[in-house]
Amino acid sequence: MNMITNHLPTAELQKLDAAHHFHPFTDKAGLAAKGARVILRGEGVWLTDSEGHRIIDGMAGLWCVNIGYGRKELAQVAARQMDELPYYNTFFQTTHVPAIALAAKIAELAPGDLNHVFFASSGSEANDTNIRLVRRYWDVKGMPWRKTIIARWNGYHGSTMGGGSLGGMKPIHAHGGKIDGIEHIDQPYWWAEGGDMSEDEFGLARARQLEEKILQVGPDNVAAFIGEPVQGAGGVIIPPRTYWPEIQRICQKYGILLIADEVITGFGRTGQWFGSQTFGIKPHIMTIAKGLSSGYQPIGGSIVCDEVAEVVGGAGEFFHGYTYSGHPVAAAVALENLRIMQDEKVVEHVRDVAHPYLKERWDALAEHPLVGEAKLVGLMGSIALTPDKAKRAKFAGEEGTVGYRCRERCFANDLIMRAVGDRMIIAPPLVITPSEIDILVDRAKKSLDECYAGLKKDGLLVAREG
Ligand code: PXG
Repeated sequence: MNMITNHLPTAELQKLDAAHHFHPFTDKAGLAAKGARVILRGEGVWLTDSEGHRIIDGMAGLWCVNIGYGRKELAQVAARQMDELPYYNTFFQTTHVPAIALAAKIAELAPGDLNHVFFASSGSEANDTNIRLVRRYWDVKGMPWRKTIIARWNGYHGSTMGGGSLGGMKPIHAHGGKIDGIEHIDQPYWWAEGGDMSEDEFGLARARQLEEKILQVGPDNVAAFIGEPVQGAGGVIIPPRTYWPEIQRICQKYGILLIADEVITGFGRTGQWFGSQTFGIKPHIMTIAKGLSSGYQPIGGSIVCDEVAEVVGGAGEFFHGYTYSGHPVAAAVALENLRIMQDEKVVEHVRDVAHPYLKERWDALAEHPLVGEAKLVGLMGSIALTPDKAKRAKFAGEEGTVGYRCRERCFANDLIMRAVGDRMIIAPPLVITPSEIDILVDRAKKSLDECYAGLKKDGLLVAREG
């Protein structure tokens, strides 16, 4: 059998990688100078790199390996499906059993009347589907002028032209531009932007920007609003409790469609099957990916409510789809992943065991001199680094410098904890045990201590003016 074996030393692998592999979201020259970390294998919440380090994966890969690494059942299901039917499409009035079974299972798990699944291979693709779906919906309803989609600054919805445009990350817009008809409002990030308002007041104020934007664009021109129940890539921004009910009310008032991007928050991450359930959101469409297959296969999709599916589905052909929509191997693996999630009560484990245990330990990090706030929903956590807790101050130096230094300490301590600007974030596999949580938090604390000592030594614990 032609297995991909490795007999090369790390430095050789890094050289080849730098020569031929163009990495996503990476400074190519910078990485070539440093050398990428080579990950060889995973087991549970643990990764092993080519230097033999055992690393605790506080990010579940990229927020996706929810059932942990190394589950043989998924490999076996993939092999069986490849044997039986490695590929067939779902265009031209054909279907196959894995796509049928997975769509039915997702419809069963999804709340309310979210009963129809349009498959994609990633979250970005699914959000591109959503743009076309909501615009088509309003076309069929006889209101083709309803085209604008409102999203949030610092939201993340992928990196295709559609997904990147919905996202509110200016550096992404700067590389290749942004499609027409997308508007952004401010994010509900109280700690950094709330000023003197209480969290509840601020949540309402930020939600009401949606109404202001709708009135500015003209209510008849707005197709949909899209948001992540909790912003993930933006830094695990958990909105004030007043935020989503107000967004929901405004969407209803103006009759605009609500899209919940559940790519990260779906499939147990917040302690319920979907983040929409945790925050009381009733979307017309949900974007899913990542945890659907625990990252073992690339698969995503849009879960669509009855009304939207009936309107778009009842008006002739919808000219949209991907070669790999409902790919049988990916669908079979996702189905097995969901079976394991249900049989092993993984969502209940998050809700009743892992979240409460981590919450106690995570909250205690707020006492650390470098930490301004420590927030956690389900198994999505963040800490804001600050030189002055009382003032919720930013650092005087360039944003992200301290976060980067902290992340480097985590790397050195065999912990994967990400930095988003000067905010540290975690989203470990959902199967993490209390003793593994202890290891994760102990390493995080050690890394914070080391980062703090380094900043002190280098005179960088200085607050920005104003
Ligand atoms: N929506 C959300 C909410 C996401 O988090 C996507 C859509 C796009 O999914 P795909 O499968 O096309 O990547 C995502 C992806 C980060 C990071 O740095 C986050 C994501 C992807 C890559 C990096 O936190 N989220």
